[in-house]
Amino acid sequence: MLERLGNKLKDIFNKIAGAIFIDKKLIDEIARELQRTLIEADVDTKIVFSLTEKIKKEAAKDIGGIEKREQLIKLLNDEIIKLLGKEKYELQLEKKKLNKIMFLGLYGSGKTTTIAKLAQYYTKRGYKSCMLGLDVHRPAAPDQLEQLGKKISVPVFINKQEKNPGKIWKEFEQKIKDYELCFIDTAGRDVLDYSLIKEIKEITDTIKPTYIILVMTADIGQAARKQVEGFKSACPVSGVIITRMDGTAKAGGALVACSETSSPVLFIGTGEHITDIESFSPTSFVSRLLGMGDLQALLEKVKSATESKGKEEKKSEFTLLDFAEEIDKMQNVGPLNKIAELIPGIGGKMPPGLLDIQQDKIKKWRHAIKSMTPDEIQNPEIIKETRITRIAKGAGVNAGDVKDLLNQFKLVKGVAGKRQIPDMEQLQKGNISGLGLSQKQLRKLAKKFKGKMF
Ligand SMILES: Nc1nc2c(ncn2[C@@H]2O[C@H](COP(=O)(O)OP(=O)(O)OP(=O)(O)O)[C@@H](O)[C@H]2O)c(=O)[nH]1
Ligand SMILES: [Mg+2]
Repeated sequence: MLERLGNKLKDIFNKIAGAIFIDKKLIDEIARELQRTLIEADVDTKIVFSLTEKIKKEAAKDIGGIEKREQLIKLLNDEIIKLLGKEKYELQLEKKKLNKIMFLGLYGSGKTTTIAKLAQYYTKRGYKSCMLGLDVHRPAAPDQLEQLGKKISVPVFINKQEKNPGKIWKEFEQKIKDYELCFIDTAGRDVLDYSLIKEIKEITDTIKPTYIILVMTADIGQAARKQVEGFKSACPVSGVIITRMDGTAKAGGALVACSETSSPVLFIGTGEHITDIESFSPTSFVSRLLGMGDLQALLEKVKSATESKGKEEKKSEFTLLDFAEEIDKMQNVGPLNKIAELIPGIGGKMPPGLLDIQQDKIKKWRHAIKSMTPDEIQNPEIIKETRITRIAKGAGVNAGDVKDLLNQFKLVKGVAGKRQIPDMEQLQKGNISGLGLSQKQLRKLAKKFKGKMF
């Protein structure tokens, strides 16, 4: 089901939104999860791997902090949209003129139902519409169309005896000229075989449709590619409608396959009811799938927090004050569970784990810094063991937390000032301090400390 795909993608976005540091490990993890999710949605593995490679490559540029997170969320969002075709296509329909729209597709793909859905959709939008039944093979087809027409109060042209579609067209041609839209139903087949191609070609030559639309069910997944290519080789297909989006995990694969074959998805069918049809836009489809109506708000929040604090030039000397400011900046973005709250459906329920520990740690560090004297903040080197205990007491934290803070600061400052490259022992200390930074990350972060950290 689409809901499952949406939930999985939401988890991935949530992971990025919640991470304090966007490092290689996280990016690899995100890429792996995205692969699993898309393959489960039946997206062609080649496409999946080339997408995740691209994301890894883009995300690896300039490993940093908050802008990175924003960048990664945007990147992922944009790439998924691109995968689905990026642009929104619409049928260009002229008013006060007959537009003939013919529907093709295999058996049971949803042609007849979709025609009725669209006839109602466009009637509501002010188009004078009618339906023409040219499915001369299935005996019940004209009745089905007739009943649907009654239901939506749209005129239906059928001839239950005639077995030649061309003749049926000729019979009603003059009457149909009074309409702006004529939705033409055709017969399905088990497979796209010679007889179906022949029939399609004959009808096309006689009627000269304004648009030919292929109807496919979402559950064919990536096989949509082969089907659309087959139909396109028989006649000029203007666009595609994917039905039964409501009942399959493979919908993603079908949509991507259409995009890959440059076959615009015009509408999607989302249920059996006559109103269960939606015009398709990759952008709004993805934001709805993610349930991230507020993705923009999330990005804005991250952005403003970064910009407001990051603009002024800093001196090259890095003090505990700078460190405090960076921690502050981090807090400006969050509380991280507030960010998650912006994502509907998650409602502030952040997954427990490392993230909470990190945030907790930062909180303690902020308290510790507040308990220091201005001198100590400027020159943390003067802080001796006895002061550590008192600072900790004053801040309501453990002495170990204050030590972690000082170690982390010393380590980063050392690298930032290029006075010393931390050795493994120091780095390991840095690691247990709760941020979990690798040596490479620390160096990169430290470099940034000279200007701004995140
Ligand atoms: N759940 C769901 N069912 C759909 C959707 N679109 C069509 N159906 C159902 O699919 C079945 C087949 O639909 P039809 O419109 O008769 O399909 P068709 O392509 O005209 O079939 P043939 O004329 O036999 O080739 C019907 O039971 C429809 O109610 C959809 O978007 N979602
Ligand atoms: Mg039909």
